[in-house]
Amino acid sequence: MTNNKQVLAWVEEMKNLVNPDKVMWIDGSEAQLDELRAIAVKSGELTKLNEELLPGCYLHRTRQNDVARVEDRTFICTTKEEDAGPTNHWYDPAEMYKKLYNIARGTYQGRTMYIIPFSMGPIGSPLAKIGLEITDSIYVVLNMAIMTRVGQKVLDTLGDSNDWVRGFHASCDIDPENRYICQFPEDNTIISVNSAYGGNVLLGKKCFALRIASYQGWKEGWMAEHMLILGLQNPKGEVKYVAAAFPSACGKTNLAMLIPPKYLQEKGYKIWTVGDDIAWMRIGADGRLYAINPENGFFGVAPGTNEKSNFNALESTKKNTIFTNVALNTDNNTVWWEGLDKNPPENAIDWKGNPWNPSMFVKADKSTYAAHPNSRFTAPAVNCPCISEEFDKGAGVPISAIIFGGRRAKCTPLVYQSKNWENGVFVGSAMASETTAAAAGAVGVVRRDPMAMLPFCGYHMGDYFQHWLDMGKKLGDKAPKIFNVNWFRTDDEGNFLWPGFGDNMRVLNWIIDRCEGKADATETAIGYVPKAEDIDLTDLDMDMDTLKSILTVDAETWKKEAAEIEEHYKKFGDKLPAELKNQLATLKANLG
Ligand code: OXD
Ligand code: MN
Repeated sequence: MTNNKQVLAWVEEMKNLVNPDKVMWIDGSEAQLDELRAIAVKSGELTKLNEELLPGCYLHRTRQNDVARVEDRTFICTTKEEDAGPTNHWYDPAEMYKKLYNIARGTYQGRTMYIIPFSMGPIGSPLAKIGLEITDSIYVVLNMAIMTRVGQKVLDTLGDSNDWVRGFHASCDIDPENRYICQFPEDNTIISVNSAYGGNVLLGKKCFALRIASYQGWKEGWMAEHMLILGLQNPKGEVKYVAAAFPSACGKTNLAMLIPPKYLQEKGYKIWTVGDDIAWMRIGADGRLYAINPENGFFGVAPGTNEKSNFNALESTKKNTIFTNVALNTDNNTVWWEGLDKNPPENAIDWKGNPWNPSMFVKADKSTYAAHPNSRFTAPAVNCPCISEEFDKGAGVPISAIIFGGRRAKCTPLVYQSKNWENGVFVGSAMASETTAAAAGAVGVVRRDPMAMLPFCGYHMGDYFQHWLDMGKKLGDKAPKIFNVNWFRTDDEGNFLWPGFGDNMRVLNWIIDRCEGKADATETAIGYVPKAEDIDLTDLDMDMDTLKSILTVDAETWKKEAAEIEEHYKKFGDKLPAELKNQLATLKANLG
């Protein structure tokens, strides 16, 4: 399939290490993928679902000890420990290679070695990058064939170049004690052993497109961010693009695929999805910031996805989708998860492979759920009814606004605009979200998650902040405007005050108006907050006083917040850019 000497040498080295029975290069053809699907169905690795109701769809179950990303076993392996920084686990590269090779040695015996050439981003796009993943799992091959562009065309585009990322995965015994997800940013290499769960083994996603790519972006002058990308079309047919970063469980996929309220639809407003998780951004020839979605599919959380919460995501899963750890409805051979609808199947197999029926469900006890809370769908992006026509073009879309956000019951207003790029970097660096009852542990604990990159930044976060500041200097007055949103303000009883979901469009409209100099704002200590009358409440059962209450910036709450940010900043030591220290000092002074 290729004459690329570096590729062939690496494949040979890995082959000698793991000793497979067979080797198969993934060419990207439907015939080959079909052959693999058939093998996986025969071995039980996949279950074929109802061809009429869910054409081309399959179900897979992982081991019970292997259902999520494992941050405590994820390492950044750089020569100098300092380069990984205080927010990553670090390991010496030479030691780690030795450890991993010892774990993987000989483990492909009796198995096939699959070699997947893949492109992150449309093949040949100047913003795209190429990788190869070696794996012993058909599940990985089939998921990668949805999440990325794979096959011969990728190798043809790579030619003789050595600019590609090496990704090696070995399932081994799925032993949690010997599970490692390791990034070697100095070598463009990723090694993952003893897992078979998506986030740990689909090496194009978090490992490459965020951890390795953020490091590459730092060295090469571009940005790899944990951001959705959407296009907002106004009644004149003009589309403006925004990128947004929220921590997990804050509704990134929902915002990316938002359906505007009816009155706005009737006026001609529309949202187009470019991406739901990752954005790669570079400065274009005209000096503006351009973004592509490096992925080709959605690896979305299933529970809670339904016709109301995210119609477009649900539609995306209706064909050619792989479901992982959801429940199997045995009456009609379809899938189900908590929050899909109010009709749980009478006869089901739960995600652990055991018989399940609705009488077994106890809301407070997640172990009784039919689907695992982190069960997933892997759906082709082309299935999405609102996929942007720019999605598959390699040029990228010009970004007008960057939005940060999190879940804050009291502190942060519904939306505010930072005073300038530097101030926006400060807002992103201090980003935080409160834990909910949906996750184990205490409720309402504030977790700092700068730019939603805490588990994904492949280098020292102080250097990462500096890189953001440097990008702003290069962009100058062409820089996107930076905003912060919070859909989660509550009253004293804990009820959400903002309706969220499609109604977030009302906030997006204010953001775009601000970018175009069309909306007014009130300057506060933290930034520019909308005048209440500029957030359109048409058809909404909400009074002005409630709206005003979620636009407030309470000085006492924010003084506490500033003190917490100061504490958070201590982690970064000398690497904390002076600009951010100054931003914090200015905030404190503004608060009086
Ligand atoms: C994801 C995550 O799976 O951010 O996208 O955890
Ligand atoms: Mn994500």
